[in-house]
Amino acid sequence: MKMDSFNAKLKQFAKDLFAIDAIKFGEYKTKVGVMTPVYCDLRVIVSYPRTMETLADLLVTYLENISRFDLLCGVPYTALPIATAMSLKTSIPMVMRRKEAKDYGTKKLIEGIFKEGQNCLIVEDVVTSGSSILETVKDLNGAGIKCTDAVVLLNREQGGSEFLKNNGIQMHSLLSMTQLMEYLHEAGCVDDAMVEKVKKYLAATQIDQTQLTKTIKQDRLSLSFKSRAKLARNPVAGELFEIMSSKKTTLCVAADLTNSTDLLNLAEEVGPHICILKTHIDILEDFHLNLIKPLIEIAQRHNFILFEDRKFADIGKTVEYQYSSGVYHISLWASLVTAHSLMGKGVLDALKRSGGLYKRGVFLLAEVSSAGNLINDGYVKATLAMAEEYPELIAGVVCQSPLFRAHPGLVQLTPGVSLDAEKDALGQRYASPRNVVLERGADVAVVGRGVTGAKDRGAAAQKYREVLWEAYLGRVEEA
Ligand code: 6AU
Repeated sequence: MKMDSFNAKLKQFAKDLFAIDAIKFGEYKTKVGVMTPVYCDLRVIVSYPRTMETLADLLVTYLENISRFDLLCGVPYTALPIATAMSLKTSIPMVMRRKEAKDYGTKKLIEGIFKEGQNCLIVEDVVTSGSSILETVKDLNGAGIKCTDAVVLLNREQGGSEFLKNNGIQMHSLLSMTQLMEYLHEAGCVDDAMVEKVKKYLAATQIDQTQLTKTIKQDRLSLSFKSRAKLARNPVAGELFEIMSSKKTTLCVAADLTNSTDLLNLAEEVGPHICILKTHIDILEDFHLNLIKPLIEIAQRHNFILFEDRKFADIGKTVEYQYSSGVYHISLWASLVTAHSLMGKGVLDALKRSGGLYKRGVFLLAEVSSAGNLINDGYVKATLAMAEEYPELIAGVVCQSPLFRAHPGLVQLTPGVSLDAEKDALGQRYASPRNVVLERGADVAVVGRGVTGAKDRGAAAQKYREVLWEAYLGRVEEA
């Protein structure tokens, strides 16, 4: 397309956007609560296939040498159909980033076929700060995909382009807000006063680059365990981060064994390689409190934490008994325990007030690894909200996807990890160690049968530890 006809098409496109109400003028509230005189809602474009086609044509033409990209990825949701239209025009395959893992199990965060090291062009509709683009980039990078460029329909000129540049992304925008206003003014869609008003608004609402950089840096996934140790509010989480950092391990072995001697032997064999030994103490056929002393001694000698995976889920009073009394006296020896949010806050209140160890922490289950579980979006959200209400008690969350990136002081514990198996016969689902760290956001990975079923359990633990640690080093920015 020649330059003149490209510009003519772009001007017509600007008018079309106005005509379909994708650009509106008046008084609108933005996401952060500030009033804006211009509002862009590109979601409506899916209702106008011809306008969508023009947009795809323009973007493809505008971006010189688009064929140097191996993949396209739209920032969810508005840009997904735009990327699709571009993919159809150019035959460049697409990948999709899930905003949330719908099926709380083995679903990947990046859908589609790709190879590590491929270069992906990001597609976005409107850019204000650029942080949505960076979120998408982070997940793509996590899957081994390179991102260097983003093509966007409209640059609101509030500092997003500079912010992206500082974070390694070159932004190419079809239209700037100034240009769009110029075209609309020329076409008689807006008057002088509105042009002036928008100009003033943009000048007054430039993003705070330093603040935004700080927020991005708070992203749990790119921070080292060493720096996160200082951010933990729960003391056991703090200690765990220190152990992970100094011992260079993120491996939790699930000691799902039925014999006490076997359990102690396992603790001794895997001890040098783990940060946590997770027990289901009630599956031991020969449990006696005498087991606890040597178990604590091994844990101290090898510097790992004892974690009883009791999954408390009853009324508070019953949980109080289950935690402190009965045969197992869990509160006396387990620094960490698991709890379900299902029954409400009473469970956490009970765990908080029960006597026992001075330092202890709770992991809340937000997502689980088993097939056909009944957990849905609302449950996950409510669980995270509950975790936030008990910052001193909650050490972390058990989940299958990076649910809480903005809480670097919390630990993500992810079970369902195996180097070989994909599932078992009873609904357990597995992902690889690399996948759980880089795509699902695991800090600590739980491996049970992958280690306990091996001929040489110590060697198996060492192998898992190494693969997991390497994946972690590839994830953080300041290891
Ligand atoms: O590696 P595996 O399948 O032999 O063992 C996985 C371990 C078991 C499960 O009880 C536990 O991880 N687990 C958990 C928790 C809280 O640890 C949650 C979950 O969603 N899935 C899961 O397998 O000890």
